Amino acid sequence: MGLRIDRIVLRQVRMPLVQPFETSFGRTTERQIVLVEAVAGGVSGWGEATAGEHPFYNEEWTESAWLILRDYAGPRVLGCMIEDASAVGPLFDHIRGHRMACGGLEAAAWDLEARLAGLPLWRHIGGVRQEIGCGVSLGIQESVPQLLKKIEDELEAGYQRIKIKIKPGWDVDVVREVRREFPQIRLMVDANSAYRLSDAEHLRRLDEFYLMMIEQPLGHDDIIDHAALQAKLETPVCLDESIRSARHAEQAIRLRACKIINIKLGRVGGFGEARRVHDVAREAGVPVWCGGMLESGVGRAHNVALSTLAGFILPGDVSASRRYWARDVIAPAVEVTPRGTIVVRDDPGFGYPLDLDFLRSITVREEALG
Ligand code: OSB
Ligand code: MG
Repeated sequence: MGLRIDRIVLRQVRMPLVQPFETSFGRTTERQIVLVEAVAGGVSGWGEATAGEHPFYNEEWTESAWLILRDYAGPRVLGCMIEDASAVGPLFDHIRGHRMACGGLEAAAWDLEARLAGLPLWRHIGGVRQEIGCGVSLGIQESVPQLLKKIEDELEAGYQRIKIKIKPGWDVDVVREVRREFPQIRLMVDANSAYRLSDAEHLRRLDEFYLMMIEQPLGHDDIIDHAALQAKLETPVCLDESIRSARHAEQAIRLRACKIINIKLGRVGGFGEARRVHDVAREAGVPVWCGGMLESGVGRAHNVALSTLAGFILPGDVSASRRYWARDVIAPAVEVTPRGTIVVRDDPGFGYPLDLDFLRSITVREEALG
């Protein structure tokens, strides 16, 4: 049949978080998110460039995502007759890095194709389950009691696992207190590259807390040192930042740098590469789960769809819209059941209607291509 995207609309939306989110690399109080609308034959597909506001998680940020989409990725796709959505990713192979920007457009193409076919996106990408398990990611807090209260509230809401952010000075002692209060819960930590291999002895002290995993303890681009660290730790290492492609996943698994992989749609450049990372991990028996980037409803709905693939057997960082936004750009918003799950919707595309009036009211920049 073929797919030809004849119009792309870029929008930057400003969305204040209902609670600030702090990691080892910084604190976010308000998101500036680039949304991508891809249009073919009067039907729109939507994507989200998941870059942060600063180049601190990876090299991308709101402004770079905007420019990559406007000047490189958008023009490359516009008016181009392609076989199907899986042919969009390869159009960006010549662009080094900037996978979140390109991935926003790639994901929009998948959503568009699903809508044109009248299929829910999760089925279109090959998903196999209609209910996904959810965890929460809790930022660094002002005090331990405040963290304990947050954990209690999230458990009360039903979430299946708790992830807490750590950094030097907010790690072993904090985890000890969390474990004392909640000896049974599924608990994990995420360091966002805050440590060096020379911290291995210190990180080994986490082993006594039987964590599900420690996420990205070392360099954002490192695999080799993670392999050396994993050899010294009981706690499974999970890689996030380091895995930008299926090749990285293959190498990390081969070198035993991790036992678990966090897949983020944007970080790997969209659904095509996310599925390839998933397939590599599944082949090797490595569990995966879906990470988050404080997404608006658009990116969140894509994460829900991604999480339905067979290998996503661990609860992800995909949680209810209300944890982030007073009002989301989709209505209804993403909601979580008392079982700590999201029931996937069966409407065409990502399945959540956009609230276009609200979207318009929070748009700070808009540009149409084509
Ligand atoms: O490392 O997983 C991460 C948020 C921003 C940047 C990096 C990360 C995160 C999160 C939050 O952990 C996940 C979410 O709730 O969206
Ligand atoms: Mg992470």
